[in-house]
Amino acid sequence: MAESYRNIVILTGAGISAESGLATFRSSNGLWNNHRVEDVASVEGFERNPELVHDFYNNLKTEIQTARPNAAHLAITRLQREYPAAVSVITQNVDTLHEKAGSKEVWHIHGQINQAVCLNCSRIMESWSDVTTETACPHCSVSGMMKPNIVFFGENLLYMDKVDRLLAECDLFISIGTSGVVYPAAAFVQIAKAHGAETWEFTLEPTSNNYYFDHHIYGPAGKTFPPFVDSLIKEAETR
Ligand code: BV8
Repeated sequence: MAESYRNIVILTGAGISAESGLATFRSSNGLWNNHRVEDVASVEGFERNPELVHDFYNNLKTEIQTARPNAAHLAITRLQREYPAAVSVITQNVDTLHEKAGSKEVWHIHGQINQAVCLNCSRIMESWSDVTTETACPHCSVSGMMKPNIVFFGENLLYMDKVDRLLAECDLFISIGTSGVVYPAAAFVQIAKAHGAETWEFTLEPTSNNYYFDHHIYGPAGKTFPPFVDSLIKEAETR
């Protein structure tokens, strides 16, 4: 661990929300909440059966709404508040547990469950209520053109200009709860490392891209990440 860091980037995946009771992707043999991922999280799946996809995300909305942030989310917020550096969160998660934990600078590269995008005017509707194939866009009033603002497989990610800048400037890259299977997010550690960042991985078991990580901490992030934050803050206080 270096003496001090100036720009910290934290990439999170479904694993950080596991201790909040939300399912992860690949621990359920390729099913995503009992659905084939390609049926509910792909462009083709949405075109084939938009009602199924809307139902899937409307149900997930209800589950996510009641979920509470866990110690790992809260530790990120504490790091942002108490460590003298810029701390940004790039999340693959569509849940809003980072925001519920009080974190700022959270970039949802795979979209957000409480948003829908109008395929007619491209503007975003924020809503925790059900969105269906009948829903009218609050901006252009056209009905039936709303899509969950979720980045499906085969779609480009959101905020990639910001992500590119964050990865180029970061000197500490931390990955929490992601299996390193889904690209381009799985390549972020490689980019950060190429720019000289120290790289840490917090997960349950070795992941698909673990050779790019300098350090691996295995175990539930709610247990392993708060002590890591304690040590970073303590280090900064003794400088
Ligand atoms: C793209 C939204 C350019 C849905 C998600 C062929 C054609 C087209 C594209 C591709 C192709 N082949 C490959 C690709 C690229 C594709 C891809 O990577 N596919 C993979 C499957 C091979 N990527 C894309 O399509 C991306 N776009 O490339 O655009 C393009 C455009 C057109 C044509 C070509 C290219 C879009 C990817 C985004 C897809 N949407 N989510 C939804 O969320 O409902 S991805 C989905 O996977 C979630 O966002 C999820 O977060 C993400 C990654 O999964 P993880 O978060 O890592 O979760 P997982 O369950 O896998 O792992 C959990 C980890 O946590 C484990 O390691 C476990 O050990 C750990 N863990 C568990 N509990 C704990 C824990 N750790 C700590 N503590 C715990 N308690």
